[in-house]
Order: sequence, then C-alpha cells, then structure tokens
Amino acid sequence: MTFKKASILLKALVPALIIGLALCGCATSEEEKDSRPKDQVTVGFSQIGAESDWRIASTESMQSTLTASAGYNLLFKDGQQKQENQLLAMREFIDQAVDYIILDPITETGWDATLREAYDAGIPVIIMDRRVDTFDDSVYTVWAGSDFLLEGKRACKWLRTYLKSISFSGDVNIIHIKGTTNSSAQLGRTKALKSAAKKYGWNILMSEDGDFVQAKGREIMENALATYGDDINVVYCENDSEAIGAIEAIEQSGRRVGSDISGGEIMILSFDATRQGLLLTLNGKISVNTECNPEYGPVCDEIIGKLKDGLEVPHEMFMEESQFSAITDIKEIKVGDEIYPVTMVDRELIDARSY
Ligand code: GYE
Repeated sequence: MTFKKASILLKALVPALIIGLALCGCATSEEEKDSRPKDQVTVGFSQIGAESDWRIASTESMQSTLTASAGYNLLFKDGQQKQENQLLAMREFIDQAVDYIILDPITETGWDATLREAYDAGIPVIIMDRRVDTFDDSVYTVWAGSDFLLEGKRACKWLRTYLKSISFSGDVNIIHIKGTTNSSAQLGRTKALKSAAKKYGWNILMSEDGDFVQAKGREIMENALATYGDDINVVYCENDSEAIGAIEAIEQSGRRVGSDISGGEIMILSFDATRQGLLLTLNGKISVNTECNPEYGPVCDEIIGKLKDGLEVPHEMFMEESQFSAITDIKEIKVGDEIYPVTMVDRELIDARSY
C-alpha cells in the first residue's frame, strides 16, 4: 500500500473509531463515579502483598472494617511485593475516580509522579504503615503508621538491659536478618541496631535482606550458622516471620534458642508480636518481641469519616505499640527520657489477640 492510500484509509477510519469508542460503553471516570450509589464511599486500597502474618492481619483489618454494610465499596489490589504493581493499581484507582486511595508503599521512594496525579485528580491519599519519601509532602493527605526507629531502639535497649542484668561480659555477636530493603520498617529497625551496636560494642557478623519472609529468614540463618557457627549468640530479626524461619534453622542445626546465651543458647529478638510470635515469646524462644500494630482498618475508617465531614486530620499519626517478653526481670526500659513498660506475655493475652 502506498503512503497516500494508507493515509486516506486512516482518515476514513479515525471518525469511525471515535464513534465506535463512544458507543462501546467505555465510561469515563466521571461517568463511572456518577453511576455509583451516592452514599457509598469508594476506596482503592493498594496493599504490598501477603509476605507475613502481619501483612495478612493488616489486609484483614481493612477488609473487615471498610465493608459494604459500613458504607464502603473497597477495591483491593495485592501488589505481590512489587512496586510496579502498586503503581499500576494507583493509576487504575485514579482512572476509576475513587473517592479515596489507601497506599501501603513497599519502599519509600518512587511515588512522586503517581501521588501528584492523584492529587491533581482531587483524590485524597492516605498512606498507611510505611512512609513515602516525596519531594512535596502535600501530595498525600495523611500518613498513619509506626515509629520504626523507636521500635528498634526499644528492642536494642531491652537487649542492653538484659545483658547488664545477667552481667554478661562476653562478645555480643549478632546475625541481623533485615526486612525488605528500603522499606520504612527496615530502615528504622536497622538504624537502631547499627547505632546500638556502635554505642555498646556489639558485633554485627552478618546483615542480610530476608524480605520479611519466613523462608528467607530460614535460609539466611542456615548460611549464618554454616559461616559463623558457635560464635553466634544473638539474632535480630526484623519481623516474626523471619524469626520463625531462623528458629527452624537453629533447631535443625542442633543448637537451642533461648535467653541463656552464657549457656550456649541463641537469643532471638523479633518485631510485630503476632499471635505466632507471641506464642514463641511465651515459650522463651523469642526473648523480646517489639509490637507493630497492623490494625489499620479502624484508623482509616476514622480518617475517612473526618475527611468526609470536612474536618482536619493531622498530617502524621502514630500507632500505639507495646513490647512483650516472658523474662520477668525486666519490667521497663528507658529510651531517651521516656520509660516504656515491658508487658509480660501470658496465655490470656495471646488468646485475646485476633491475628
Ligand atoms: O513488620 C512485617 C511486614 O511494614 C510494619 O511489613 C510492616 C512490616 C511488618 O511484612 O511483618
């Protein structure tokens, strides 16, 4: 076909294409929005994945709170641990002209353009759990999450207090199983460990990304045991799933987990305090478990309620968190000028835990 013929054909086809598109029922985002019940709030939720019990609990919290009977139309997208999936989900939500977007960002950077698009489309974005590192913070409405650095400081201060309480004078040799690299939870918990290690002279023998996943926690611990063997006396796991994997590897190797590091046990420190994690804390396999609260459903419901009513919401909101142990000697720890209680874990507390 000559260029001239092709261009005549194209000219003839373009109007037909436009009419076709108009007739095919492809609704614009505004039409889509208008077709929804007026009293229903449409929320697009871009979740990271299902890598841990914590993550599953946070999804459940959202799905059981933002229900149809509570007036919500919740559009849920599982990012399967990939930022590009989360960005795609955000774009879809913007195209669908949802009323609100909730984003739990896998890592901190890379969100500027998409958040700006949501902002320009007039869709308020609630960032939950992990943070975003943006050029301009006003592109999102509110961030609600944990103080991950404080969580890490509490864990390290507990360890320091414990070592003093048993007058431990040997080397503290730590295997550090990190969470997903560049996620807020990893950055905060890792920063706390590194500065405590420097301050107290602890050795970090190995530091590897376990992606918050049990299988990777296990694999890293197997490698650590093969390389450092009996030198290891502490494992700092950045979540319960990794801790479960590490415990499996240690027990498989014939060593024992527990707080008696002078007697050859390997001490496990963990974060999240899920039901599984607390059970391991109760039986002494995890020595201290610093809580990270996954119950974002009620928090987001409250934020959306306020925004709907035109009320102010703070730009940052922190979750309430505790710390658990079965070692009765340490009832509290001090971080900076603040005293934090350490809650003794028991059966009743675990039974009351919904995740
Ligand atoms: O600790 C871990 C999860 O971002 C706080 O992500 C969250 C972390 C949590 O997969 O278990």
